[in-house]
Amino acid sequence: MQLARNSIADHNQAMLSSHERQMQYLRGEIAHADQIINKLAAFQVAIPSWALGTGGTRFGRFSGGGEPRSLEEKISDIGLLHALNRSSGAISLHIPWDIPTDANAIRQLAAQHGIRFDAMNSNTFQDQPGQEASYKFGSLQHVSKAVRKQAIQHNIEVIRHGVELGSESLTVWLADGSCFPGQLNFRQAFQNVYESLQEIYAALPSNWKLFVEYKAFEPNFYSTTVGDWGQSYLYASKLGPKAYTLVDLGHHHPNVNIEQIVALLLMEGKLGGFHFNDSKYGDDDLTVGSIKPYQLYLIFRELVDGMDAKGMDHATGLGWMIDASHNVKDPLEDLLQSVEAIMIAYAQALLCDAKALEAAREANDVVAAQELLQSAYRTDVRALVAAARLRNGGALDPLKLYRSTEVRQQLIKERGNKSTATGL
Ligand code: RM4
Ligand code: MN
Ligand code: MN
Repeated sequence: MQLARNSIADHNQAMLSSHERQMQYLRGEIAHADQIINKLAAFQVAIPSWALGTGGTRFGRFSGGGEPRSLEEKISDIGLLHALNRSSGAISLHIPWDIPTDANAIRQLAAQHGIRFDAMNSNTFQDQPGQEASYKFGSLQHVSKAVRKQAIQHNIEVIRHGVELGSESLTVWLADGSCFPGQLNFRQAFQNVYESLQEIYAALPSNWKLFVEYKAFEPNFYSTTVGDWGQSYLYASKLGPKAYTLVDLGHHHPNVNIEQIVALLLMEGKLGGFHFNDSKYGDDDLTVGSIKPYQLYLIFRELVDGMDAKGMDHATGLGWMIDASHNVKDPLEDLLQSVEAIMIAYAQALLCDAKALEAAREANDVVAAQELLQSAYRTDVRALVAAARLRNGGALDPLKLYRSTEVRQQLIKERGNKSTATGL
């Protein structure tokens, strides 16, 4: 479905005077407000094709109505999000959940919505119907060469699909690991994964990047073969310049200092991609910013700082993707909330006075450093984010407009109440 022609303009008109009042105040307080708005306007976060249906837990899935039944409908849903917030102009495909049958047509459809193809995601954590070898005991790490070969071939196939669509990166997330002590020879598992990744790396086109994602635990509960940033970094450095580490916020043990990880990976030129979500206990796939918005801000502060130190373009320097889908919300509303939380944290990071912060550090003025850092975090920057949307033709309040135009009800009318979405 598409939004009615004038709905965004009418919505913005009704909210404009209140928005302008807030902007007048912020402009008085923030000297470089326009610079911040420009950067916000350029920033795009990819939506994964698996986040558009209701996610599940391993205990069950309660699907909602009007879920997309095909890749075309998923692209159309992202088109809707992008029309509303102008910050969701990319899709990240998961193979085999979303295999494009006609790549050209899919590419064209995405282009019509202003959507490009971000990183491709392979899947060797599930067995697919008709598959010869099983991934029950791992894929790229498997003791059997035949299983490893099958998993390597799958990744090469994913690259092929990505090339047809204009993507330029592959994310490899492995469930490989072990559930019980003694089950696995750690060194052999590492070596197998490394050799398998080398073959995948060799199949990358020259302009492509390989993102090695890590995860602390789950589905394996004793060891994970790419379990933390150190292991991912090791693979990425051994593989070569096209390989990078990918940080997924939900893939750490509780209380890990993710901002420090990000700072060091950026310093080494080895941070490639980022998956946004939030978690309270583990890989909870909760809405970005719903549990730890301050941590998100601190991470963004390091991202901005680290990218600036390297002269990287914020919008294109790294692969940005939301990686969350939960049971109890309308997925489109959840994604609007997530993108908003990301933009707010980014705006606050841009607002923080980096020079003054550096001076406070040099003077060992711990109190001043904390005050500077927190004063940006405590500023209500929502109007800046809205101003960036307004400039790009989006809605001042995307969620409000989504609800008032009854998008979900229309989708249910179009697609029915039953879910056929593939994925988790
Ligand atoms: C994993 C990981 C990957 C994602 C899958 C669906 O936990 O975060 O990035 O592709 O879930
Ligand atoms: Mn992820
Ligand atoms: Mn995850």
